[in-house]
Amino acid sequence: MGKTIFSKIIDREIPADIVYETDNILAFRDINPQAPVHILIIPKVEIPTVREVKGSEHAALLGELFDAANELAEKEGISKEGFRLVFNCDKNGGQVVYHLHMHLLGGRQMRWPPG
Ligand code: DGP
Repeated sequence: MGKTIFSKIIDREIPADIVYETDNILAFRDINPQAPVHILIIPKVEIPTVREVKGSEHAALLGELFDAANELAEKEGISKEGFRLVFNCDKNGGQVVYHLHMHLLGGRQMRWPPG
C-alpha cells in the first residue's frame, strides 16, 4: 500500500502548517477547515483506522493524542468555551485519509446531531 498524505506530511515530503510535534505525535491545520480552529492530531506510527486501535497496545499513545488536544485547545484559546474532538471511521464515519487522526474543532458553536 502506498503512503498516505499524512505520512508524507510526517516525512516533510509535502508541506503543512505544523503546530505541534513530539517524538510520537504531529499536529497540523486542516487544509479544509470546518471551524475557525481545525487541527488534525495524528500519531506518527501508521494506524489506518480506529478499528486497529487496541487499548492494550496504544493506551499511552492515545493519552498523548489527548494531551496534545488539550495543549493545543489552550494555545488556540478555545479551551474555556469548549471544542469538539472527532475520529471518523471508514465509509459511514466519513473517513477519507486512512491514517488515524483526531480532529480538534473549535471557535464556534457546534451543532448536534453532526451531518
Ligand atoms: P477524514 O474525513 O476524517 O479522513 O478527514 C481528513 C481531513 O484531512 C479532511 O478534513 C481534510 C484533511 N486533509 C486532506 N488532505 C490534506 C492535506 O494534504 N493537508 C492538510 N493539512 N489536510 C488535509
